[in-house]
Amino acid sequence: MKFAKEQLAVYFIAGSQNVGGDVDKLIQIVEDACKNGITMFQYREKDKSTLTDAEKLQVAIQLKEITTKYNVPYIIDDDIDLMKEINADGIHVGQDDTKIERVIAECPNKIIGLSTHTLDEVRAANNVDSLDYIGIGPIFATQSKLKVKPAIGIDELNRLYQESTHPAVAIGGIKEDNAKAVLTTNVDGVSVISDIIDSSDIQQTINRLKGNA
Ligand code: TZP
Ligand code: MG
Repeated sequence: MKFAKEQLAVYFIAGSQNVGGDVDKLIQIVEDACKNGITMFQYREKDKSTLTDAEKLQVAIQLKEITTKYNVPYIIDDDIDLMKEINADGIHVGQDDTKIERVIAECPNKIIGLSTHTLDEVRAANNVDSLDYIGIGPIFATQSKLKVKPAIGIDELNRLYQESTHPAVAIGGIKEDNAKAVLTTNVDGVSVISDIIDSSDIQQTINRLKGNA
């Protein structure tokens, strides 16, 4: 799948740990989110996840059917084997995950994303031609990730995004009521976990995350 940076507009991330282990709920929410306008999805089975590899594979396959049906690019978090096994559209890694050089070598023709937190990390990412996008964050405090780094705020997001030669998505504590402020930096999109998972009106939430309404 060819990557267009417009696809970063609303990048939803989720795994079983974000829904208290309720896999059926996860699948339902992802379908709802795809139906209502997310532009990218990442399956991230991490932190407090209790799924076995076999369970993770089954969930990943079901999520692939949904994302394919709605034509939403499907990214796997830090699991090259799973990404290959289900032929997902791409892979995302953080600074402490599988090394980006290995990801690039093993995942040709896939969408590749890397998380960044500092100016040095953004500059290092600029030297990696095959990256399709970077994540910048956390922008605000978040409960959705263990071992999370300190929040950087909107001014620092602005500085890092200005420095980046790659398209970028902002992440961490982004909600429908602060998305507009985040988007004033002209960052290409916002990435969220809890704002969509906890939403009582996913369509409205996604619209607001796009900076509308
Ligand atoms: N990486 C940096 S912050 C974060 C990840 C995966 C969690 C974002 O979750 P939320 O609920 O949108 O703050
Ligand atoms: Mg590429």
